[in-house]
Amino acid sequence: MSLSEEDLWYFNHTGFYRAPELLPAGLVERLNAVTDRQIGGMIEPVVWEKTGSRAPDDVRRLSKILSRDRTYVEAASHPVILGPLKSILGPNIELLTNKHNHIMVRPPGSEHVYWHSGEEPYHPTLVTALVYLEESTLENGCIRIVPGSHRRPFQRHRRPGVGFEESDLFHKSLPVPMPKGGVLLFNDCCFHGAGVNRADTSRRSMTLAYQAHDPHDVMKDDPEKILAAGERIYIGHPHPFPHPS
Ligand SMILES: O=C(O)CCC(=O)C(=O)O
Repeated sequence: MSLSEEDLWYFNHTGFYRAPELLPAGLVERLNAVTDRQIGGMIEPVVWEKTGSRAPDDVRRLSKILSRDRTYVEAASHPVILGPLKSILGPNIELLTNKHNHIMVRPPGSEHVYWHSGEEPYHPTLVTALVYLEESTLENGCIRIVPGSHRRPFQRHRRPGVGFEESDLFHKSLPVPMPKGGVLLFNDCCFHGAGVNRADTSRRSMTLAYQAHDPHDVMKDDPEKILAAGERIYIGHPHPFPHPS
């Protein structure tokens, strides 16, 4: 589903948007089944909670998911995500494999995701999609976003490295709870972070990165990018420039 003008205005001003549709329940179940196997087998690359133990319950993040199983690529290419993205990024969209490309497992007790902005405002627009395999709530530490912070005219370190609740960013942020199967899109320049998981179940979400294909790129086969929609067009000026006869 594409965005209305009003939805696009909302995304451009706040920096985030909750897609109105959910991923099909069957696809979410398959994603969870694949993820169960990845966690159970502790299949690397993994980022661990800081518990010192190495057990499935301590898996904080599964990295490099797109090459683990086709189901993850199927989800990343789903119209529920790509429909709104086409309104934001245009028809030619690439999915990055060297940015995000992970599942936040967030087991019970999982620590904060500290405040950060993934990109600088002068970078090409990068849209993050969080795809929820489980419900995300205030109790299990849902993401908080500082609305409008992608448009900052001010300088701020991308990783301020201050306490979560103690930071001034906390007081400027909004919590964004999400349903299972929901898709949250945000401009990766927005400051964001997430709370501690105080529930007794995990809070799984896929984190994916999308950009518009750059039509001035001469090298079209970047091994770190998957064409998710459209084509890799080229619009560089020819030289010598043809004169009208
Ligand atoms: O929802 C979360 O746990 C934070 C997601 C996030 O910032 C990330 O995956 O980079």
